[in-house]
Amino acid sequence: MVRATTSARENFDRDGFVVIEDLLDTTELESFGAAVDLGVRTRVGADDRQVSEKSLYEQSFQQCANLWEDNPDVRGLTFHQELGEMAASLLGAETLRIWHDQALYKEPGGRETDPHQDWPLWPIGPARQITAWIPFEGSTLHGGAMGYSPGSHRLGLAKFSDITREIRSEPYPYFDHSEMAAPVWVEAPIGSVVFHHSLTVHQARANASDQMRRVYCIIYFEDGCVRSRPHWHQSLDRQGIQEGQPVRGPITPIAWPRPQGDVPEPPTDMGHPPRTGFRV
Ligand SMILES: O=C(O)CCC(=O)C(=O)O
Repeated sequence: MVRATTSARENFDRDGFVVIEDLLDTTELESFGAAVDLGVRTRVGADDRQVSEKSLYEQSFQQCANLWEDNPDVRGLTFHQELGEMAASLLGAETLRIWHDQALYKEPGGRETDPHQDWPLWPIGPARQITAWIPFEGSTLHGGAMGYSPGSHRLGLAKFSDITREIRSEPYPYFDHSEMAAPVWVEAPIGSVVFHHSLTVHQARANASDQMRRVYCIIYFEDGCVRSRPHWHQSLDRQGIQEGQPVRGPITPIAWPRPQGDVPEPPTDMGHPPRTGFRV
């Protein structure tokens, strides 16, 4: 059992993020890290552009979603029961599904990740999603650590910032009111996982180191959430979910609870997730 302690839950409720230390051991991190490295290499290894030649969004990270579908060795991480149980107890959910997983590999020289909320990027509601941000080697300020604006998830929706687009029309932050706190920068020790709510404003530093920042995320949502908007998303459109329908199907299977050792197989008749990026 790895339920969140009362104080972790209180911190998550108050701040919209929490660092849980010692959730993964070094052996797991090494083997899952190698599986995700291979997944990223297979998807984007042939892309030999310099960081400076990429779009602004791509300069923040190499993004590869639904790696669990490509590689059986990644499935053990995406459907890791202790991680799922921790996420469920922080969110206060009885059952969680996978929205998607993703590698976010920030290259040496990769730019910062602009401040944003996740939920406006996702056509799913209500806002009952939680992300597990897993740095395979821990994170440092120098190497692309995350910053979270504490309590911002309780302010509701900020002015929409679509960080996937090239045009940055508004200065940050996006709330009209001035309640939003300055970001708290988190250096996550190796073995720790940082959880954040889908409405928490977050960002990441540039990677000023000479090493890849190797991060894997698992995004969970509470079972019962529905498609809220028509805009395209691979987690919905590949499985034909219409507006108002519950998000249930083989691309968004139950993540927790599952019987120990029971890891879902990906569907074979719903196409492949986009190779990279947030949209096709
Ligand atoms: O890792 C990053 O640079 C950004 C992560 C992020 O935006 C997220 O996990 O939602």
